[in-house]
Formats: sequence, C-alpha cells, structure tokens
Amino acid sequence: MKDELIERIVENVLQGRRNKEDEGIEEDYAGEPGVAELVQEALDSGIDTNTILLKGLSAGMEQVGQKYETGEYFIPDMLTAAEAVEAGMKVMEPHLAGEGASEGKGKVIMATVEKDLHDIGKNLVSIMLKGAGFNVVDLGIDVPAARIVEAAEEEKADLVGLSALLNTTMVNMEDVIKELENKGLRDKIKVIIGGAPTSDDFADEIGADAYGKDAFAAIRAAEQLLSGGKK
Ligand code: B12
Repeated sequence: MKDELIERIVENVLQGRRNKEDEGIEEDYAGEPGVAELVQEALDSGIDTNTILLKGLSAGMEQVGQKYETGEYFIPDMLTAAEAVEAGMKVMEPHLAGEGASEGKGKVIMATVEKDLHDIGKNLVSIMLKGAGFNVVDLGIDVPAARIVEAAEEEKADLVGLSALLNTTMVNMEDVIKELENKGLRDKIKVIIGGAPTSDDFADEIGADAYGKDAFAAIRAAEQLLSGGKK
C-alpha cells in the first residue's frame, strides 16, 4: 500500500500532474489524484516525509532527467514535471517545518547561483534543512553573488548553501566565496555547495567548506560545520 502510493507519486511526476484537474502527458489520467493529492494521502497514511521526498518526488524527477537525456522527454515535459514536484513540496512544507523548527541549529541562506534557473534540488535541500531544525532563508534562483553575500550579512547567517546544475554556472559559486572574503565574512560564514555537476574536488578547488551529494548529505555537512570546524 505504502510502496504503491510512492510509485503513484513517481508516476504522476512523470506525467507532470500537479492535481486531479491535470490531464498528464499520456491519456486517461484526468480525474485521477495528482501529485498534491497523493502526497497528502501519503502523509495521512503515516509515510515519513523523507521517504515521500526522496523516493517519490526526487526519484520521479530523476527519471524525468533520464527521459530527457534519452530524448523521450523535451523541455516542456521537464517543466510540467517540475511544477508537479513543486505542488507536492507545497503540501509537504508545513509538515517539515514543524518537525524540528524549534531547535534553531543555525541560520542558512540558500540560493541557486546566477544564470541558473534549476531549483528543485535546492528547494528539497531547503525544506529538509528546515525539517532538521535549521532556520532557512531561501533566496530563489538566478541570484547574483553580491545579493547572496548581502543577505548573508543582513541575516547574520552561519552558513550559505549554493546550488548549480549547469557546467556553465557552477563557476559562479566561486564568486560568492570571493565576495565573502572581500567583505571579511568568510571566517564567520561556512559555505556548502551541491548540484549535479559539482563534487568534493570542485568544493576544494573553489574553497567551499563542504559538498553535499543529496539533501541528507547537506544536513550532515551543515550539522558538522556548525558544530565546529571544517568537514
Ligand atoms: C528539471 C530540469 C530543468 C528544468 C528546471 C525546472 C526547475 N524548476 O528546477 C528546466 C526545464 C527549466 C531546465 C532548463 C534547462 N536545463 Co535542465 N534539467 C533539468 C533536469 C531534468 C532535472 C534537474 C532536477 O530537478 N533534478 C532533481 C533534483 C532533486 O536533483 P538535483 O537538482 O541534482 O538536486 C539534488 C542534489 O544535486 C543535491 N543538491 C542540489 N542543490 C544543492 C545545494 C546544496 C547546498 C547541497 C548541499 C546539495 C544540493 O541535493 C538535491 C536533492 O537530492 C536535469 C537532468 C538531471 N539529470 O539532473 C536537467 C539539466 C540539469 N539541464 C540541463 C540543461 C542543458 C538545461 C538548459 C540549458 C536547457 C536549454 N537548452 O534551455 C536550461 C537552462 C536553464 C537555466 N539557465 O538554468 C543539463 C545540464 C548540463 C550541464 N551539466 O551543464 C541537464 C543535466 C540535462 C542534460 N543532461 O542535458 N532544466
């Protein structure tokens, strides 16, 4: 039953169906529950939020990526799938924020770097960090380095989390680190990076404190860094 619900979430992400009104890429879906309704059903039936996020929403989006890579899906399909994931995340968010919000493990600024519009992974990391007890300020997509550093200073952030999905934008992460250095903030604010083209080696190369391959790694890295020292 639980596995079946998760399967149906994956299937409806692949169909790009936010809710029961949406038709889907293939026929015969209209009227069936979409991602938002299925996520609600999964929560009601006691499936834990991490399973819904990772095995449902995120796994669905990974399959969309594979289909795009093999030429079966095109950009509009990716966009409708992204909207379906977003609809599911909206349903999840209040549940995640409640889980550890009182703990206040530290303040995190999250952003997708300049010229990059991908935000599903970043949103996932943001809501999982919130769920784990961090206070997260999400600046969104296509955020210039100066704006990220300004927000980090204003918000007195402990950590900046940067996301990039393109080979051409990952280099913009280094600008954020340089800007933190220029402002004399680098000693006070840790930096973690993530997104498909990034890696541990790249984090070392640009002087970030840690790289996280997924949302769990992001939480681990944030906890380690804010409890003292470099990873
Ligand atoms: C969905 C998608 C889009 C959607 C984005 C919608 C949205 N709201 O995000 C749209 C259609 C807009 C899009 C556009 C483009 N895309 Co696109 N897109 C994807 C796709 C299919 C999935 C990405 C995704 O959401 N994955 C699911 C999430 C959950 O995974 P994730 O992002 O990797 O995040 C996880 C980890 O990386 C990590 N993480 C992420 N961020 C962070 C941050 C921190 C701090 C930490 C610790 C961890 C962390 O944790 C997350 C959770 O586990 C990928 C293919 C792929 N396989 O990745 C291509 C892909 C990224 N896109 C690609 C391209 C080329 C483009 C376009 C240039 C296409 C075009 N010709 O117009 C444009 C560029 C737009 C721009 N300027 O950004 C390429 C990039 C190639 C490259 N390496 O440079 C890819 C790899 C597809 C491909 N194989 O060609 N895209």
